[in-house]
Amino acid sequence: MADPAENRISEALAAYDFAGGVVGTMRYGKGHINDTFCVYTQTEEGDCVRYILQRMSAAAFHRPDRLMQNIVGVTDYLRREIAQSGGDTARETMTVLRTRAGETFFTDSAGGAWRVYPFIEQTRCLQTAETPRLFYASAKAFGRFQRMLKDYPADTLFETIEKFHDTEDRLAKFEAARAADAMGRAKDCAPEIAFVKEHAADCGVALAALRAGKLPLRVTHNDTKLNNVLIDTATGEGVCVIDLDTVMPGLSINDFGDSIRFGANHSAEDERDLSKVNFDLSLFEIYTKGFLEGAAGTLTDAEKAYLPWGAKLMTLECGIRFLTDYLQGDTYFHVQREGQNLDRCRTQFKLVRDMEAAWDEMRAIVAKY
Ligand code: ADP
Ligand code: GN1
Ligand code: MG
Repeated sequence: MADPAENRISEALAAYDFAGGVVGTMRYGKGHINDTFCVYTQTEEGDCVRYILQRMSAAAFHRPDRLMQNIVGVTDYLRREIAQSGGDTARETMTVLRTRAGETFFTDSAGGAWRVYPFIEQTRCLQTAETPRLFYASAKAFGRFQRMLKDYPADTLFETIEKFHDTEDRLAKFEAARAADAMGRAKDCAPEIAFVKEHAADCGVALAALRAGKLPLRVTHNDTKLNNVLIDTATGEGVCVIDLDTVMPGLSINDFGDSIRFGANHSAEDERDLSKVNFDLSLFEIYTKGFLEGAAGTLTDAEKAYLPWGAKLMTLECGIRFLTDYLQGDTYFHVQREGQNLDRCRTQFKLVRDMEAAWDEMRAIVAKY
């Protein structure tokens, strides 16, 4: 949406009844998709109560009503599961704050769709795996998330983004963007285009296993990067899995793989110095351990055997998506500078090469757990 979110934020704020008066708002977090703000309110007693206010991306999500129905369904379900196991329902899952009109989201006068969540306090959101221990904590949280949703009725979930992790379809969309070359940028990325061509056959591996009935369709998160889990400041444990926009039927190996893509290295996703971008096998190992512990026996042997493929395919697919968006003029992923999506694509392809070089070790590690 061309309209900057700031233009309508006061409309959105007016739609909600917060715990106190709004004293300020600021852009918040490092997400690539939604416009996220932190809202500071002050109660009559003088306490500060914070909220997360988001305008959902219109480029990514075409049906905010369906998206919010998914999120309410999933968070209500998780709340019941957490209550049953004696957990803290206000911290271990998100809660959708209703508008004054009792709706799960608010539509502004320009058509933008907004939602509010109470801010989950005393937590940290990491942009890189600062320590193996923290990465392990994130793995357990994502594994547990999958386990908690293992009996969730998948047929009640809308597909919020069609063919989201259909890597073959991502390849086809890339091909179309390359052929159209709307921005005249294809000339700047010949090596990356060649890399995609070289990997075209890989794109079908997980889907073929799904079609053959080797891999089951589950309810998955589908966007399991490290900054989509909140870590308890005091204990260092994963408290709450956030960013539930893409909870849909999917493959467990993709949830595993997307975390590896983002977290099993020591560099930023848009690092320009590729000598700093290296896949870290020890982080791969610790994540494997944590994810399988969190999932606690819910994964089949075939799913375990395909975990390295999950890592490689999510990394390859994400690189293809960044490259596609670069070719199309950066209309999907937020960018702060020109060329950022191409830089992001390059880090992903470097990581794919590293994984290919470490393939036998990756398989051996998975076999250990
Ligand atoms: P995007 O889809 O753009 O990534 P997210 O839903 O992941 O948007 O939110 C962006 C960031 O906002 C997160 O990475 C996290 O830092 C912060 N955030 C989101 N929800 C909460 C919450 N309920 N409590 C605290 N921080 C949150
Ligand atoms: C986006 O929303 P965010 O920033 O957590 C994207 C993911 C990508 C990721 C790459 C809905 O995640 O699929 O893997 O960027 N989310 C959506 O960093 O497209
Ligand atoms: Mg996010």
